[in-house]
Amino acid sequence: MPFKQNNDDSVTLTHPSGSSAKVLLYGATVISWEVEGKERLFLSSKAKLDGTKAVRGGIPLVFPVFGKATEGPAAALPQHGFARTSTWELLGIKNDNDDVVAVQFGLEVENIDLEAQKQWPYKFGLIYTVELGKDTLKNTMEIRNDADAEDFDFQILFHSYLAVGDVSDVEVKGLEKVDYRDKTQGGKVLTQAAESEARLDITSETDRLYVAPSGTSTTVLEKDQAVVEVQRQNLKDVVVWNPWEKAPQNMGDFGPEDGWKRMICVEAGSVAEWHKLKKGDSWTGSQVLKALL
Ligand code: TA6
Repeated sequence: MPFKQNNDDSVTLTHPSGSSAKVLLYGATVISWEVEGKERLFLSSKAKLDGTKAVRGGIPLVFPVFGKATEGPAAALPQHGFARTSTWELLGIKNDNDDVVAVQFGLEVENIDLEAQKQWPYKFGLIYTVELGKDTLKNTMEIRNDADAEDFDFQILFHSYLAVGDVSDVEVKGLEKVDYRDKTQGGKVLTQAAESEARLDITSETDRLYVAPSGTSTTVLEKDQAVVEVQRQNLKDVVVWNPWEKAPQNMGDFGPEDGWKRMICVEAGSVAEWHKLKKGDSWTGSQVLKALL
């Protein structure tokens, strides 16, 4: 069966090739993506999966704000917004053929808690499509502004935790000479100008927002072998995050102790600026994760 509803408020997608994905209704968080019997996403062993906290791992959805806004209409919202901490509605299966199995989830004003409705008082509708292929996982977000009067600004990001063997062996390709903001340096804008830095090595805490790379694909390599590719469609920016050893000790939901070695977040989004959505308009953007090994 290509699609199954589980007792724990999650759904499982299964492709004829054997690949599979599991999505929680809480946050519409993809918590597992397996290709050829191998798990491709990192999920913390201490992740809360009971709807009490955003999931530490998988693909949490960041909307309508990335990080914490210090001013403007999103300033009252918690870090990364409410999409990852709201319970989504299962809209059903969209496609089921030899190529892809696709399932859709929806979130509207009525589905978010009253607190969030007060913090961000706009009339929005989200449709999230998860499409599983033989070796691909496509995540598409459609955002509607359902209001008849008011425009709103949003940011959106797929916060993908990719599983790796050892992050010290990891390099990220496709972000060469792209301006980035370094959160570990207080968000300073830097330019990755070094000719020699053809790839980004992960050797310490890394938290960078690469602003609008001209290419649309970022590749994670391990020991020089391409492991997974992150493609962007109508998503301008890329965030690369690994907390390294110390930060996870204060997170409370990050495990096992050396779990930070087993993950790298390569996050496709539109987060460097605000995207204005006019009343009655809609916007769509996607990422495609492709397993290469
Ligand atoms: O996407 C990177 C980031 O914004 C980092 O700054 C880091 O703190 C991470 O997300 C995790 O955020 P969270 O709110 O899930 O602890």
